[in-house]
Amino acid sequence: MTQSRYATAIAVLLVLAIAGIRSVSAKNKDVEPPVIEIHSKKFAYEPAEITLRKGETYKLHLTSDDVPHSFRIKALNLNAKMSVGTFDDLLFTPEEDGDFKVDCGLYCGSGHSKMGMTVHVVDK
Ligand SMILES: [Cu+2]
Repeated sequence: MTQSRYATAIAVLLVLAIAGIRSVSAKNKDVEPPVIEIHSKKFAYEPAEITLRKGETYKLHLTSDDVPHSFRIKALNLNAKMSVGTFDDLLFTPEEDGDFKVDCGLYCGSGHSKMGMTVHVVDK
């Protein structure tokens, strides 16, 4: 009788331990990066500026409203396409603070060189 009580107690502890591990991993999975939607259109980005926290991961949800553009930050060696009619997701974790200029890395017409936005990265 005592032995079966032991077995029951151990089984209960195991179930609790497994449930605990599951809830921790479920929590981690639930932490989705914040999504920031960015549109490009001749010859601007919308929004024109965003503020991100250093060290945090964001999902940049990129699209174009007219012709193909790109989201380029030369200082970070980053250049992501912005396609018409579809979204491309760019996971982005800024590692240094400061203001970063975004420009278009894909020739899109007469105002191409005027396209720009600013990514402000702040230290928490
Ligand atoms: Cu362009």
